[in-house]
Amino acid sequence: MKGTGRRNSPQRPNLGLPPPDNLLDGLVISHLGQGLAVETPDGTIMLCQTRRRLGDVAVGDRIRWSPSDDGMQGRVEEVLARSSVLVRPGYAGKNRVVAANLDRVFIVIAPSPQPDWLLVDQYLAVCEFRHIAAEIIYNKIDLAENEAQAQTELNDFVRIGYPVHPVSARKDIGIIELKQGLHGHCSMFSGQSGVGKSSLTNALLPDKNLRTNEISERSGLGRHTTTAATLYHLPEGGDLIDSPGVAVFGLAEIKGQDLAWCYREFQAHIGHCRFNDCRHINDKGCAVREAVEKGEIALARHQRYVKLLDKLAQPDTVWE
Ligand SMILES: Nc1nc2c(ncn2[C@@H]2O[C@H](COP(=O)(O)OP(=O)(O)OP(=O)(O)O)[C@@H](O)[C@H]2O)c(=O)[nH]1
Ligand SMILES: [Mg+2]
Ligand SMILES: [Zn+2]
Repeated sequence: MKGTGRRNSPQRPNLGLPPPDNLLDGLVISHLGQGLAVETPDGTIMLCQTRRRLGDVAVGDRIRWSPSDDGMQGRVEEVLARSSVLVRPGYAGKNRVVAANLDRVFIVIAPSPQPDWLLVDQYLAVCEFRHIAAEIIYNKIDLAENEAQAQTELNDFVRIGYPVHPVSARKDIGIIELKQGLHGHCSMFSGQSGVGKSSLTNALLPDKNLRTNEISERSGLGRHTTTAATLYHLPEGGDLIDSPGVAVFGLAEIKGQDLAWCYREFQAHIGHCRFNDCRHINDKGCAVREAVEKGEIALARHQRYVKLLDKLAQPDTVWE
């Protein structure tokens, strides 16, 4: 009996969820204290609450959401599969997702405040671990004089395949080249406070302030500050996330035995160590250590590896 199938089909069980076809697409563009700022496909920005069972929802997440009865707010119902996550230690021993679906992290450093190379290494290690590309931006080159030490470190990074972009947000140096590198990717600016992440974001997005105000207005959240990571669309295509400065990033989910692999220039040597459980410090027959002695691996990088390994070995290490 054709045509009666629909009438006889069993009722969809009520799981307390709206039917899937009522859900709307959204992109999380900021995570604020009051909720998530979610951008809809037509560019509207909605304030959405999330559900506990969904776990962390972060900037860059693609979600599906349903509007509240008065249409003023929304609720996240589903987080779509992520291509990547950037995770860091949060409060009470829990890790938290900082951003999702990133394909590139730019670690911003500057002559002032002085670069914290241990922080740079933490970002690079986490990106290696998460398979997210990492590049370095050396901002404020208008202030760089007698920066031989920084230059040596930067050359070491270039040698192991991390691109370094010397720029000045203030003097508009290297911004066009940087813009080309951002095209078509989802990138994040990260690093210490005061290195110029927001200034660079401003230089790359002429209408950034306009958009920031729009987020505040539409979501009723008041003036937006740099305390929350925020995603912007680049005029030429691609997205850029400006994030708040950090002093420490941490090594969420990286175990001591994984850390050497997260130092990318160690990878080719690890397999040649005499012992499987080599810690690559002063171990007998350590191929990594040998490479350091031959100058194939930068001594400074190895020293910082030892420092981070030591931190991982202490059960009470607080990364915050
Ligand atoms: N000389 C010089 N100063 C700059 C440059 N870029 C940014 N600054 C200055 O550095 C200071 C910090 O810049 P921000 O862009 O707020 O730094 P940020 O990294 O976003 O800092 P947080 O949001 O705290 O993480 C400001 O006073 C900027 O004017 C630059 O290229 N050259
Ligand atoms: Mg900022
Ligand atoms: Zn070794």
